[in-house]
Amino acid sequence: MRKITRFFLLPLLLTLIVSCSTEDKTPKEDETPPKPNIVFIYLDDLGYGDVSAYGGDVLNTPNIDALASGGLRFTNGYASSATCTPSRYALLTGVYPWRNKDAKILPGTAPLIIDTKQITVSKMLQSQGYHTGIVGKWHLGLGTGHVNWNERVSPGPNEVGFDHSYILAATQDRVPTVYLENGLVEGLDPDDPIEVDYQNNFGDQPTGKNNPELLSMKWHHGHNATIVNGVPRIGFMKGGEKAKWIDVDMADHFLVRAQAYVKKHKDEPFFLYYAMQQPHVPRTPHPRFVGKSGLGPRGDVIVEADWCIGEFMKTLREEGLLENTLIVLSSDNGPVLNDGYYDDAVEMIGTHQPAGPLRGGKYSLFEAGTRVPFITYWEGTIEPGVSDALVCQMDLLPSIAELVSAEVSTDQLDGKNLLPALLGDSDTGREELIIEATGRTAFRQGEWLLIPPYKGVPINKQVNIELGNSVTPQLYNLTKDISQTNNLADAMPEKLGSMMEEFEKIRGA
Ligand code: NG6
Ligand code: CA
Repeated sequence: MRKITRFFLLPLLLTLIVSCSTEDKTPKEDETPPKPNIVFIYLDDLGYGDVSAYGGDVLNTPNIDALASGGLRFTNGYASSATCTPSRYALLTGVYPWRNKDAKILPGTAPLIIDTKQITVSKMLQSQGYHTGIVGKWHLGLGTGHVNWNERVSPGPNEVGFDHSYILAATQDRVPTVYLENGLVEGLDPDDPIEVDYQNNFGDQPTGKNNPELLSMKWHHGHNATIVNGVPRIGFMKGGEKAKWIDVDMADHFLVRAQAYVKKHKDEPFFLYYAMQQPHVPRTPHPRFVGKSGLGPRGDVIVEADWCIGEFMKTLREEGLLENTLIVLSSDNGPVLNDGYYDDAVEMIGTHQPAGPLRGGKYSLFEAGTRVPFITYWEGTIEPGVSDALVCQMDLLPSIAELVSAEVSTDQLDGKNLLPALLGDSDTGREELIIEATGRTAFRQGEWLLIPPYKGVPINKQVNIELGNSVTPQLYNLTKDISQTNNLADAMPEKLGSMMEEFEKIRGA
């Protein structure tokens, strides 16, 4: 493995200059610079066009924009999948999610889908002496199949390399609606145990379906089971009253913990995975953000998330960590407006384009499903700029391994070491990438995107998103036709044939 010398150079030079000016002219051996901290800021369902730095001019995201303008903004940065669980799986393991049959949207009762023997970003960094933490959304399953929420829930984040974990188990719209700290439900009253079931209600507890009069947010599709804080959820839950989260406080709640984590571990190398819940449904901005975007709750929670990022950055700055911290900001999948609640996301969208110029959205094989905001930021090390290199979140594991000089066996990984591209030292990214959306896959190679034939419906009418399905193959030139309006499959049979072959080779491997 190539040794990265870049972040050692400046401190070494400084050491030399300082040493030259003193009596003792020998550089001190113990002055090796500290290992860089690593922070992932990961949003949930934030679209390519939801960030003003990516060209939107309706919704303002000044704090994300500051990362983009002070760091490297990728125009071809991808999540591995158009939904959450598979993208998060690939982010942490460096493996294509379609290799794991369980990497699909999980219920809150699903078992952990990462093998505890598998390498993860967090384990790799632990092996290099890092303290590792996750704050926010998990959604990679917990336990082995029969979770008892009243005992320590394991295996989970702690068993795949996180020394500290403070999470919501699945999604904000799924039960259990409680936080877990290192596997234990926070604030649980032992006299009021929690039970969770995704099939059956507990007696005649109120539900979204039967008790619309109790709802503060109405459901559009799905989301008609147990009601918590007036919001009907997916799945049934009983008990745990004192432990239930307050939706409007969730952003502050995670922010405070992310900040506390940084403050606590600032004197050792740390990795923080700050997995924010916005703008996934239910969109529940804190009252101080209500109405701030003019786009309804979806816009308001993006403004809220942006504010949180600004506050989090302030903490890193105040603690003097920004010159020694690599920050990667991205999103787990593309945007959706109506994802199951009536929350005015559709009605108030106006001219805002959550996907920017891209076609499709969450759940889609078209570009908006997986091409997302992707920014790397490191003060003094990454020069501000824009990169068109093709990069995927799956590449972070091997790239960061190189950065911290960890020996990782790359045989089992689909992620590629793209550290020079991620730091802006090179414009060369991946040559090809397979993207996934609800079990279907498509193939990007260079500027081309191939979507093989799929029989499913072309549009998911409930969410009103084009899924990319067509009974004939689709071939797009993404450089000339970023909005995928011109299918060249018929016009370019040779290109289609060669890409299909390459695609099948990787899929079959
Ligand atoms: C879907 C939910 C959707 C959202 C999604 C997961 C219904 C009808 N829809 O099944 O609301 O929760 O799962 O989103 O239940 S993700 O970003 O975590 O993948
Ligand atoms: Ca998501």
